[in-house]
Amino acid sequence: MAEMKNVSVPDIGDYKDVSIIEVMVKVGDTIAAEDTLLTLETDKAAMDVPSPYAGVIKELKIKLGDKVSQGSVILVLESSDAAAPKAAAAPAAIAAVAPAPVVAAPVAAPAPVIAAPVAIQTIATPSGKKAHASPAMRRFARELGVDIALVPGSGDKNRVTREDVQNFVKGALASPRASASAGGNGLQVLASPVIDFAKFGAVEVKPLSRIKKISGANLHRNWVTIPHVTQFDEADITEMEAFRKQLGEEYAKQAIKITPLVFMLKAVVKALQRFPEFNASLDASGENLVYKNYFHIGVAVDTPDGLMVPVLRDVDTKGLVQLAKELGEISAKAREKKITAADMQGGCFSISSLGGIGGTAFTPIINAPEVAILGVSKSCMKPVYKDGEFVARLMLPLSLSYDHRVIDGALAARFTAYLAKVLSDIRLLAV
Ligand code: CAO
Repeated sequence: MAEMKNVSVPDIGDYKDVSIIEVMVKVGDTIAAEDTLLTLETDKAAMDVPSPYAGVIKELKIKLGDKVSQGSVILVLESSDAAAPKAAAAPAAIAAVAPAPVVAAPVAAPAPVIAAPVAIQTIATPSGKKAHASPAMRRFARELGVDIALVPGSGDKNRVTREDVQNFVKGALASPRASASAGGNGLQVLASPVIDFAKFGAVEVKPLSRIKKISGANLHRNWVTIPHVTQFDEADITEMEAFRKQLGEEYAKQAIKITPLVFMLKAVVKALQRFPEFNASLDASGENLVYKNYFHIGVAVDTPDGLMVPVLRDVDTKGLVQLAKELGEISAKAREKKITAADMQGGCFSISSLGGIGGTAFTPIINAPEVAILGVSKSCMKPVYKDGEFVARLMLPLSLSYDHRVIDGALAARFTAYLAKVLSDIRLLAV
C-alpha cells in the first residue's frame, strides 16, 4: 500500500553542513530503492545518498548548493513498498576505485549505507588521469563506457556534471571519425598536472562562463580533429575604404554602421562562388564532400561572456547596407544574450574579424563542419611598390585557416589572392 515518507540525510559520520553538489532526481520521478538521490561534498570527499525506499517523488525539500547534515529532510516520497527500508549495499564499483571506509548507517535507523566518501582528486581512471567528479558521476560515466578523465568538467571547481558526460557522449557520437581515431591511435594526451597555484601566491578562482565552457569544448575538438593550415595574404583596400567612408557618412543618419566587415562578407561570397570547395562540408563518412548552393556566413562576435558565431543568411542575395543592418542587429543580440541555437546553425564559412581591435595576423580555428575560416586583422597604411615607385596604400591582413583534408595549399593561396583582388577592386562585386 502506498504511503508518504520523508527521506532524510542518514548518518554521514562527523560531517555537518555539507554542500549538495548534485541532485539526481526531480518531482514526479519514479525511483527504486538505492537509487542515488543526491551527492554531498565536503572539503575532501564526495558521497552519494541513496534512497531507502522505492516510490514516486512528491516533493523536494532541498536544492543544489544547500547545506545539509544528518537528519535534514531531502524529499517526500510516495512509497510503493510499505515494507521496511532496504539497507543499500555499498556500491561495489565505487569501493573498487576508492577503498575508503564505508560510513556505516546506525543499525536501527531506516537509513541506507552511504556510498563511501571518495577523495575527489585521487581517483585513477582507465586513462591513467585524475577525474574531479562525484561517485554518482563516475558511476554514470562508467555505465556509458566513458573514461571520465577525458570529460571536461563545467561544474564548480571544474567538477564533471551529468550534462558534461552527456555532452561528451553526444560529441563522440556526432564525430565518428574523431572517436575512432581517439580510441585507436591516441588523441589521448598527457594529463595536465594538478597544480596548487596558491602555493606560489594569492589566487582567486572564478568559474568559466557557460558560453566559454561550450565554445571551449567545440574549439578543442575542432583544433585536434581538423588538420589546420593558415594562409596569410594582404588586400589593398585603399579604394574600398574611400567608398566605405562615403557610404558610412550617408547611412550614419539612419544609425547604420558600414564597417569593412560588410565588404568582407560580400567578397567572401564571391570567392566561395569561384572556389566551391570552400563552401562545402565533409559528410559523416569523411569520404564525400557536400557542396552547398546557399551562402550563409558565420561572424564571430566577441561578447562579455565569450565568443559566439551567429550566422547571416543568404549573403549572396543581400546588399551592403542590408548586411550592415543585419550585422548590427545580430551582434547586439549576441551581446544581449538573446541569440538562439537556430541563429548559430547552418553556416557555410565563418569570418573572425579582429580588425576593430588590432593585430597583424592570427590563426583562427575552423568552425566545423565548415572547412575554412577567414581571420581579418587591422588595416594599416604601408609603402607598396607600384609602377616603379613606393606609394602609401591601406593594406588589410587576411588569415585563412583551412582543413587540409579538403583543401590543398595551392587552392587556399588562389582563394586569398582572389579575395584580395575583389577587395582591391570592389567593382568586381557587381560582376
Ligand atoms: N581594420 C581597421 N579598422 C577596422 C577593421 C579593420 N579590419 N574592422 C573594423 N574596423 C573599425 C570599424 O570601422 C570601426 O571603426 P569606427 O568605430 O571608427 O567606425 C571599429 O573598427 C569597430 O568596428 P566593430 O568591431 O564595431 O565592427 P565590425 O563590423 O568590424 O565587427 C563584430 C563586428 C561583431 C565582428 C566585432 O565587434 C567583434 O565582435 N569582433 C571580434 C571577433 C572575435 O572575437 N574574433 C576572435 C575569434 S577567435 O577567438
